[in-house]
Amino acid sequence: MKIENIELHRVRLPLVRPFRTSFGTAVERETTLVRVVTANAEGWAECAAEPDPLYSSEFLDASDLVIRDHLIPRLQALGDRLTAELVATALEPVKGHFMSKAVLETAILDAQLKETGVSFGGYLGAVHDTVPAGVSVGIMDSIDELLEVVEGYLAEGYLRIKLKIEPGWDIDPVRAVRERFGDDMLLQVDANTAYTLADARHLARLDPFDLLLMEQPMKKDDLLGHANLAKLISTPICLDESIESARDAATAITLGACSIINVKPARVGGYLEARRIHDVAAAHGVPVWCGGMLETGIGRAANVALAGLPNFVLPGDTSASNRYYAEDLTAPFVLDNGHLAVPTGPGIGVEVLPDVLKRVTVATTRITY
Ligand code: OSB
Ligand code: MG
Repeated sequence: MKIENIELHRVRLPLVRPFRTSFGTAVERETTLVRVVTANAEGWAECAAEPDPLYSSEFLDASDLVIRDHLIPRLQALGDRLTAELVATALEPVKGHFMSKAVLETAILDAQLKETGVSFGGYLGAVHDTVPAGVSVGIMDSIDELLEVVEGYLAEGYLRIKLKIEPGWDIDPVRAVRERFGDDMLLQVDANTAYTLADARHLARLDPFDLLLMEQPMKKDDLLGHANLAKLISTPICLDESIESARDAATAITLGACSIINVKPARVGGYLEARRIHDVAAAHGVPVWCGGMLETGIGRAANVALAGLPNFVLPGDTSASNRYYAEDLTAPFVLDNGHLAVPTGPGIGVEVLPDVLKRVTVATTRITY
């Protein structure tokens, strides 16, 4: 395909409520949108990196820079032979920077699929028209506030609740939610690496609450620690931060470090690697679900398509637009009976709303290709 130019749009969208995790509090989402213009189409994607390197070592300013100075030049070197399927190999010499690679690959894939009239879901192999939606609930100032927020989400129809936890906010909130809403609701927790193996006995106190899973209790590179913890608690361990490739997934599964995987395309360099993780996990009988990074409708559309693949058997952090934003960058994703519809149009299947884009854009860089 022939790329004519690439634009980086830095945008800022206020969140409907602050989102607190063990690594920090977000009150807005700042991200870089990548627009790839070809002769016959334009592709869009959004970067998952955050302003500060707290979830992972990646952060937005570094991402813009590596995209401009290190990634795009490697794609330019391919000339018109460039296809979305060649992007990862072309970018392989650059170490790390998965979120930056992912946003470029995704925007190029969107343009390519729009040129050929194929949807993301169709291309990736989605087998469902709708996907079950969960919601990730931040750390609150009080249990009362938490119960009120969870009650609201359940009333909206969310099929699974994920509570963010950290030392000092773990057993009590889980117990309170179970006591109020019962044992039937699907409930899980996410620690974003806030614990160590020395906390195993404490984390085992979550065992009686019959959680679906405990996400990333310990450090990203501590696969052995997770394998050891798995022997000390009965809650299944799910990895997020630790899994950056299909090889990582195979290693973690083989070591017994996890029995479930959170697949975030941004964290692993894009949708093609995400699909390989889906396949590796399926081959091992390990269920996966689609994670999120507070995406706007642009990133959400592609995530929902991925979540339509057969081994995405647990509800994802693929929530409706209004869980994040009063005004989304695309037509809003809405819950229908706890599910979101997989877009069917070409590419990501949603359009960027020009008026909203104008309002939320803080800077634009055009890279003549
Ligand atoms: O660990 O899954 C995470 C958001 C930002 C960074 C990391 C995480 C999250 C979420 C929210 O849990 C998922 C979402 O609703 O997009
Ligand atoms: Mg997580």
